[in-house]
Amino acid sequence: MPKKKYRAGTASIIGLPNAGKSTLLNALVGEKLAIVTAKAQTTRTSLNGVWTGAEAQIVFVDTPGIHKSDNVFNQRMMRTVRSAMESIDVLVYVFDATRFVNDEVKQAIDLVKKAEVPAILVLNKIDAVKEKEKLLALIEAFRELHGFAAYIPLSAKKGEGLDELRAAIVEHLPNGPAIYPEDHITEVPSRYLAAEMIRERILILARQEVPHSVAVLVDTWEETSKLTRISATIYVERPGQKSIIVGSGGAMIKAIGTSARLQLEKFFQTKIFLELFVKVKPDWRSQPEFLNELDWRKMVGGESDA
Ligand SMILES: Nc1nc2c(ncn2[C@@H]2O[C@H](COP(=O)(O)OP(=O)(O)OP(=O)(O)O)[C@@H](O)[C@H]2O)c(=O)[nH]1
Ligand SMILES: [Mg+2]
Repeated sequence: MPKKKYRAGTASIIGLPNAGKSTLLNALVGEKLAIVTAKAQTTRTSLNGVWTGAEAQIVFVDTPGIHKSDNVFNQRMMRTVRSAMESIDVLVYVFDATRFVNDEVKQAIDLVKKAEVPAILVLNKIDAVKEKEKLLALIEAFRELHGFAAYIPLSAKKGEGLDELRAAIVEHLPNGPAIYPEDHITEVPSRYLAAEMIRERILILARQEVPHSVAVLVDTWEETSKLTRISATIYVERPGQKSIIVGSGGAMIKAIGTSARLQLEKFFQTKIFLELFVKVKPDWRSQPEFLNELDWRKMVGGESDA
């Protein structure tokens, strides 16, 4: 029997904040590349992760949640989403199936309609949906909004339904050789992944208004045969936020450091020495130059989507 022709292409993952896009990218790729928290607007820029199978290779792109953008920072996030919808083969729209279709969802689907590629609807978080009839009702509601190429219920968190989703995507990929070598996972530089892992720990450990005001940059990265030394700066917008991050007697920054180090050691499979600094940088979210510094595309010398 002749061997099936190899297929390769790109699938961007879009949806409202908190739908589970980053969890899905990680599950599909099998590596924790994108940070995940219970807070909306965790992801700030797109990043890619590659899955290589025997008959196809899919380059997945995780994106920030679709939201109304009323300032420089959020407009930039939405630009990232729109540019991740260009030059792709398939669009994956992720919906949190514990929720209902409202106006916000309808507006997001308008974005899906503008894409010139087939779109697949993912009903995520089915592990948290008790009544399975609800899934059928949701599929009907989405079918009325747009003619999706496939409707796939799954649980990104439990890793259920991933094969079905990959198979549905592969159907729409062009024939062609793999884009990347089979052991290639991502374009994203380690120092950006590390900065994100630190930011994730802060979002999980620090509360109140801090999350949206935090940015993390890795300043130095030194690998020796025994360990990797990483020095990073946590930026906040106001002195009060710095006090929250540092915590009483430095307790919070210590907890963030320990928790981040464990994550980093697990991911990079090496001993890590992590040093953290906290700086106040008022209004950093409206400073394009600083936003460029935070963008991993700039770190690898590529173009920013700004
Ligand atoms: N029960 C359940 N929870 C899930 C599932 N997938 C994701 N979650 C949870 O949903 C929350 C948001 O997940 P993320 O992956 O950060 O969502 P996102 O769409 O990337 O969010 P933004 O980056 O803010 O747009 C987290 O608390 C996840 O653990 C799932 O399949 N089942
Ligand atoms: Mg995300």
